[in-house]
Parts: sequence; C-alpha cells; structure tokens
Amino acid sequence: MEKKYFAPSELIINEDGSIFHLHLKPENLADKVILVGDPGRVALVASHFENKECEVSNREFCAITGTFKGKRITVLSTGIGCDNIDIVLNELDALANIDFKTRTENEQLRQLTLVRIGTCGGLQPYTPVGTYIASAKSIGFDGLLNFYAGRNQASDLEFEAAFKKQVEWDSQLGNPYVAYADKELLDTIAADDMVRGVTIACGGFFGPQGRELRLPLQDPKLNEKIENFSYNGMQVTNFEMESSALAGLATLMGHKAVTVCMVIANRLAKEANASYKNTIDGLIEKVLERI
Ligand code: R1P
Ligand code: URA
Repeated sequence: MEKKYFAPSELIINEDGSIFHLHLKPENLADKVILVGDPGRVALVASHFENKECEVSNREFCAITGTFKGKRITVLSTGIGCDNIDIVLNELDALANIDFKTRTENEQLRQLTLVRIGTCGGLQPYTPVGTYIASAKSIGFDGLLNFYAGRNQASDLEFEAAFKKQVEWDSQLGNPYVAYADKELLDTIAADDMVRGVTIACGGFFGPQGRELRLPLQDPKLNEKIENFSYNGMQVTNFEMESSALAGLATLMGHKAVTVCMVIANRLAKEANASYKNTIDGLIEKVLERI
C-alpha cells in the first residue's frame, strides 16, 4: 500500500528542519516528555538536569532536552488551554513518527511517555491547597477530541452518560468526553502519595470553571452539581485546562500520558495560594524520579 504523504501545508516544517510551532527537530526529542503550562516552569524542571543538550523557544513553547539521573527527558511548555495541546501533541507525534525527509509515516510506532505537571483548583474537602492530584480520568469541556475519528473509543461513554445526566448537562455547551490516563503510567507517577481523581479540563478559567466576577453564569448551580457528582465511587476532584486533550490525543496516537497537578485554589474553602511557584518543585522532583 502506498504511504500517505503529508503535504507542506499539513505538516509545516521550518527552513532549519524544525517543526512549525515547537521549533524542535526530530533528533531533539526524548522519549520521556514533561509538559508544563507555564514557560517559566521549564527552567525550574531543567534546573534538576545534570546536562542540557538543547534549548529552543517560540511563542509560549519553550523546550529543553537534557538528562536527569541518566534519563533523557524533554521538558516543554504548552501555554494555557487545550487548543495548544492540539498543537503540542500533533507536533510531538510528528517529530516521533513522521520522516521529515519523505513526509511519510515511519514503519514502527515510537511511543512517547508524556507527563503534564500543572496547577489546578480543588473541588472536594479532601483536595485542599497543596494537594497533588493525578488525573485518572479527564472530562473534556473543551470539545477538542470531538473533531477526531475514534473519539468514542477514547472516551468512557458510560461515565460520560452518567455525568451528563447527573449535572443536567446543557447540550449547547458541546459534548463532554471522558478521556483516561495510561493505567501503568498513572500507577508509576501517582504511586501511593497522590490523590487519584477525576479532573475537568475547561475551555476557560472563569465562566467554564464557575467563577463569577462581573458576568453572571449560564448555570450558577453547575459547580455544585459537579461537586456532588458520583459514579462507581469516583468524584470530580479538580479543574484545570489541558488534561482531557492530552489524555484523549495520546490514547488515539498510541502514546502514554498522565496529568498531575498541585492544587493552588480550593473552590469549596474559597482559599488560594498565589505564591505556589515556590512550592511546585516538590511535585517536579517526584515526577522526575518516577518518569
Ligand atoms: C490557569 O491558570 C492555568 O493553570 C493550570 C491550568 O490548566 C491553566 O493552564 O495549569 P498550568 O499551571 O500548567 O498552566
Ligand atoms: N488552574 C485552573 O485552571 N484553575 C484553578 O482554579 C487553578 C489553576
């Protein structure tokens, strides 16, 4: 069978041979990848590396590849939101699995291990500020996965139906999908000292997460219904903005992925820690040891 050719408009490669947004070249990418939202967090992760082989940045995408205790790791910032995760996952997958010279797919799948280290808002009394939450499942309020074939294979449809029923989901908000972390990677990274939870990834920090400043919300009771949701013993533990697209796209592409976040605001207790940048290093160290 003839191999599919990826035209220059579909797979954009810069003149120096790097991929369009990330500015990484295939040889710059490690099999283990740490994703962070904040570009400033890249240097913090890389400060633990014993050596750095490459450092590139473009827009909000900053990357450093180096080694930690002999493990080759790429740390990359995604900026905020699932729209950026679409770019990051597709470009990382292209770097790993497409031959840039022939613009065709490689014979063998190269599987990446992707761990997102983020911040989030806690939604339960047992997720106070400072808690580390690993996302076993991620409910996507963002709609990204709905554009890909196989969306239903990458979503837990029974969970999805239960969620929509219990929170009286308004279909005008789009169809929420329920992506899941790679089980083995989840066990390795979460070990026995992180809360394993259900994360909602939202297409915004304010309205979509039920934060009401001057603009009233379409459904002011939605957060209360989310906090009370329960399915097979699982509750929604936290809000952030990227985990669903990461888990869903990684599943479809054949990569392993999980998101772990530090709680920096608890929505029930109405508390926040705006100085979290001094304390997220504890979570970074755990991930670096376990990845
Ligand atoms: C919002 O403040 C941002 O923080 C969280 C959200 O997912 C969103 O990206 O994660 P990061 O701290 O990794 O950016
Ligand atoms: N990131 C989010 O997306 N929400 C929060 O409440 C805190 C961090």
